[in-house]
Amino acid sequence: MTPLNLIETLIGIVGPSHVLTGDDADSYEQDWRRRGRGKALCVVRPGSTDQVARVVKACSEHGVAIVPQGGNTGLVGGSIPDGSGTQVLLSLRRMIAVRAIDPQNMTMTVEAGCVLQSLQEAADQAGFLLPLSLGAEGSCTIGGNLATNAGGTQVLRYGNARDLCLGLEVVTPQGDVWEGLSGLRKDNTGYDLRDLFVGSEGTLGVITSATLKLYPKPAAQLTAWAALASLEDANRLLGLAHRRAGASLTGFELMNRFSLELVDKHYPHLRVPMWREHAWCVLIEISDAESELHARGLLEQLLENAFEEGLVADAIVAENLKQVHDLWHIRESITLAQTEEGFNVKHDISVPVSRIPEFVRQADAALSAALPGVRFVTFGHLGDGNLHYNIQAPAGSDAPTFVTAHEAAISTLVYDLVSQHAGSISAEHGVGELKRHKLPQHKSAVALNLMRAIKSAIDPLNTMNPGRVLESST
Ligand code: FAD
Ligand code: 2HG
Ligand code: ZN
Repeated sequence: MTPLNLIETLIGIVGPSHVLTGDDADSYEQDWRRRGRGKALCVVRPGSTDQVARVVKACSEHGVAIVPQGGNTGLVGGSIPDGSGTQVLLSLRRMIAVRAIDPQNMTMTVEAGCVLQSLQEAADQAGFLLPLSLGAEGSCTIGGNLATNAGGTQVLRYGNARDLCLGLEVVTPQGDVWEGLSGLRKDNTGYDLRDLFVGSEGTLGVITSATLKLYPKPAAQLTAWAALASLEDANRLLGLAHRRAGASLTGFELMNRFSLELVDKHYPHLRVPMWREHAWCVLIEISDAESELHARGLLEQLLENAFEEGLVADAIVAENLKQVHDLWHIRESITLAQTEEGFNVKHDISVPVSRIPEFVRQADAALSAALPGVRFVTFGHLGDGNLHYNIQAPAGSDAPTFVTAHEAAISTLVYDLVSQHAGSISAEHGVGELKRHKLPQHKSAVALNLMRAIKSAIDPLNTMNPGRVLESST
């Protein structure tokens, strides 16, 4: 059977307007960071689980590879096809139903193509909180969030996407539907298939629907912005915040001076506070079950103690909801400001929180010695030990040329240091295309063999997002 026959079969399943080729497929073939562009045989946009299953079955019968795609906001190049023009890009973006909300069970069952922000809003309207929050929430999908086990800014309280997922519906590489949409919080009936698919980045199957945990809405959420002299102080402040606020501490984000300088440079209207005079700033979020007054009291007391202990040089507590949003907007604009500044090298790493200061000191020193003038965009989720340790070319140099020449050496240095500090080379963005060649140096042979065994058992024809996460052996 020829590719044309397959396209005709796919048209028969989803209808002609949902099989795209040529220019219509363009935006699906370009990754968010503009690090790569692929070429698909076609883009298929199924509207139901049944259609996904039939599309996957047809591709499997033809031995044609499938690349699942949600919002295409992934940062590791896993959501676009390769350049061969032979892979089918399966977009889930038409599957946007909220199938059910169960208030007593505190769950919602949703389709994979729902945009995260729309689900936050649906949960809110039902009187609940869906505590998954990231800068791309206006365009990433819940299927993509689960496929990458996304993190974001509330992980230290609620966990990552995996922790919010109770059940899944998945189309297997053979086109069968695994109906695992359980709303159960307890189910020990063998291997956890849900956990296998969460974080598998489209390499084991297509997530079509999920049952998610909901939480009670806090009575108030309040944010403080504090300036600090050192990472040691940031760690001590984090410890103090944990002790004072307990479960009310829902966010603790770190930003270095240069990351804020970039926001100030590219988005001056955002009015970044305190960045000029201080090496580091942190955002602290409190979610309070009682009232805004109580939250304010908690934050003010925390900051007073921090001043007494000499941890904080300057601080503000947001006066109203608008200020809360404005402060978070600054934090969420770092990625975009860095993109405006030019091509860069990203490292989404984690080490134990206690080792963050030493890691940053060593990495900064080694890179500055090797590449004088290199600029550090260091920010992220300090509460999770997860830094975005991103490298920008020296001022005035040509960024693409710099990245091409030095990316491999920079990343090797950073990842070797991460391993020395018992860390991970991908804390939340996944492995995708960009980091797959690094796994053999940073995961044990036993772990990799288990992963390969799982992949070949579930996807023996290697048609699900081949060459992502694990390198294809053929
Ligand atoms: P895509 O980019 O479309 O796909 C990502 C991967 O998942 C691909 O391998 C794809 O094949 C697979 N996939 C997608 N949908 C499915 C499905 N239904 N079934 C099976 N596989 C599927 N990430 C974080 O973790 N934390 C952050 O704080 C964060 N902030 C970000 C901020 C910005 C500005 C941007 C651009 C990205 C950010 N990201 C962050 C990265 C990205 O948003 C997340 O990885 C997100 O979860 C990807 O969702 P998506 O729908 O865009 O997936
Ligand atoms: C964030 O925390 C995202 O803002 C993006 O994970 C990180 O741009 C990055 O490197
Ligand atoms: Zn992040």
